[in-house]
Amino acid sequence: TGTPPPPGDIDEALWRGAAAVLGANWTGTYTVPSRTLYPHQWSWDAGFISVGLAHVAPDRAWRDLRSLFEAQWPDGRVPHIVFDPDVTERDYFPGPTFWGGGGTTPYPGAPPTGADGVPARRSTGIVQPPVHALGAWLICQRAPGEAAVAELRWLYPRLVAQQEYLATARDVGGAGLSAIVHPWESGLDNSPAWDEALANVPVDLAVLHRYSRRDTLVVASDHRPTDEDYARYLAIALSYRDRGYRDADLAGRHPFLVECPGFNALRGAAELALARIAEVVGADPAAHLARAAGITRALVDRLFDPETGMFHVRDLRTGRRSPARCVNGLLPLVLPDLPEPQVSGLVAAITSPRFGVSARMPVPSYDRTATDFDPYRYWRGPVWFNINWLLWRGLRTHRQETLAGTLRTALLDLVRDSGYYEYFHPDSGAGIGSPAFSWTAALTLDLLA
Ligand code: 9YW
Repeated sequence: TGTPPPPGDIDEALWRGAAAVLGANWTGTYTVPSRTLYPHQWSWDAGFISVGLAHVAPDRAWRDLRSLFEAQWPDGRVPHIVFDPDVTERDYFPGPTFWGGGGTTPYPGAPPTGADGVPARRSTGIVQPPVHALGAWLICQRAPGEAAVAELRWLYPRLVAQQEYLATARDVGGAGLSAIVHPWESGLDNSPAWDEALANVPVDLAVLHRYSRRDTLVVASDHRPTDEDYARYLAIALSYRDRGYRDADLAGRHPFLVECPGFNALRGAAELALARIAEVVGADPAAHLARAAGITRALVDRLFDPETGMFHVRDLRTGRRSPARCVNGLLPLVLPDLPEPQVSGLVAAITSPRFGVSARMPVPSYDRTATDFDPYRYWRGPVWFNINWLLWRGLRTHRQETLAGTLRTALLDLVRDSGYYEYFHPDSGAGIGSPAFSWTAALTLDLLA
């Protein structure tokens, strides 16, 4: 219904199926990641979703990003979840009551509250990787025209404020990289990348009794983070929330502060997209290019390990780089100015038995040869579509066309055989988690186009 036909000679059933998933997950003003698990708007999901919508409904792509940025905080942060007022508190935990609680002196960088003490748009106070400038730039490329330029004019200052927040308030280490204050900010919730830093956060299972998880009611609990990890997630969120989401003095007091190569690489990619957008809206691209170059340099200096040939997270509380080889350590491949030794290291890792892109299977979320590789548990093994789409782009950026082609075929085979799932078993390719998942469908469209 109204979906534009697929371009040229492509798999029409796959195209129409993907467009139908996005149609079914559209609420009227934004797209939910999944009807069963995630009934609100998620930040980085919106970025990926907009890339797919650009092919079939560019007006919805822009509307989706607008919905998210309408909830941007005065300090520039874009919340990781914007809550839908029409969804009941029971349908997702931690919901608006959890994130809005705390009762500290109000922080002027947070959204103003109305007479009822509640802001116009309720949201979390943490962020997710900034993939929205890239999304906006890609919509404009897929569907150019006056409407696109008008949307870019509206978004540009907001995207700049988002980047400014991450570059200043979040530069806790003082070296040009942003710190994340919660594993959820990485988008790779329970990745082994966080294990060392999390081990230093005390577990208080009592916190779980004050609240109740909902994710494990909907999905098998052995596919989700453990109770210990979940208790730590809540404790870290409460520590940030109870100080009103202020970033001043994080180094002295916050229990989790980590520099993530994936998050920062995407921040660099966002600056490069902003440089292109700046040219369209009549702004100066120079500062964006300079900032992108600085991020690449800082990533190489601080997070690259020549021994493993890949990037690793750094715990700012201990100064240690995690030894875990996780897929966020491959994401700097999206940066076009990544120096040759780092590019070769990443390509070697991607083709090695640890992550091996064979013709049959895309890159898993964690080193296949690690003793704690877990093919079911979320970001500790399964294959995720958004990450592989980014790696596909990165491989093309660095002229690895053959490898990029192999990865693309493997991704399309996966959805053709298993459906548009949230994530996939890294050996069998079986779909896991939520079916009819928006970013899987959206990025399928982009791979096909
Ligand atoms: C949660 C919505 C989100 C993604 C995250 C993914 C998962 C769980 O789902 O988070 O409850 O927020 O880890 O990357 O944005 O799809």
